[in-house]
Amino acid sequence: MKRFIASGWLEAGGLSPPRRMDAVGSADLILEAMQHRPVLIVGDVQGDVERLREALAPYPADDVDTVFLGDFFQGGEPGAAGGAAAARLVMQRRNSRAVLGNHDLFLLVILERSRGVTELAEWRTRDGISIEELWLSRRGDWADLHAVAEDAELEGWLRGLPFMLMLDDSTLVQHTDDDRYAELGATVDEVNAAVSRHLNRPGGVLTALRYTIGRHAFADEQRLQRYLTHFGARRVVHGHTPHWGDAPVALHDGRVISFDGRFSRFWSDIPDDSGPISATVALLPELPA
Ligand SMILES: [Mn+2]
Repeated sequence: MKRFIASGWLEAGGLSPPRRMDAVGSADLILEAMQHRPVLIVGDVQGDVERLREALAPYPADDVDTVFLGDFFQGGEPGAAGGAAAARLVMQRRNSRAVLGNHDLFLLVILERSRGVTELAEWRTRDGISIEELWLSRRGDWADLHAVAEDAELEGWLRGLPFMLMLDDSTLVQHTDDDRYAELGATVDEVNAAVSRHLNRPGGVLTALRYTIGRHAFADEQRLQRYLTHFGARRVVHGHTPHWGDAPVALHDGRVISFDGRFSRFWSDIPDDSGPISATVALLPELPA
């Protein structure tokens, strides 16, 4: 067990094995190793569950703490319900946490409309097309909707997901590269409590969705710093806005890292237009001291 944990660390992260190895009993050693598992960040999956399985294969669930950045839905193989399969995989993965993305909320909006929730019945888009037409044009998949509608556990899990996480090293994790979540509360817990209230009343998913649209706020270094200060964080990790790097893209001395590396092979109409797995799925680098 001792060797397995130590070698798993080295192979997975190139990190140092736990200290004080000879000074503690095996139970303490295991506990310490668990507390120091490397953090694996998984950006926007967008329905490509097959590629998600491939991406996670090198990282057994007990070797890492896995953090998913949301947008499980919209963009997979048409008709294959890959978003629901991806969300289910995340729900069942040990040692993992996840946040909601706008596409996940969009699916819940369509789901509630399909159930006749009156608070959402009158919603139209600016162009006058129905919200279902907009959803389909953004690669919505009826097979995903039906899969979630028939799986109460999965829907309940989605409605229980937070908008934000604070990791032990004061890394803030969220879906968007936007600062609107700060309007929902002064702390991560306050934001998530507000989101939970929205997601558990009829039509509230639409209110929540409106907070998850914005982009590019963190390109402005002062705006970034205000946001980090608001939450007492040292850096923020996000998905949502595609990048074209081969690895996650860091800005402002690593205080922002973007993990939406165009993961789904089905999103673009152009063949072979997706990014490499390494652009979306990678170990979180340690913060400099
Ligand atoms: Mn998104």
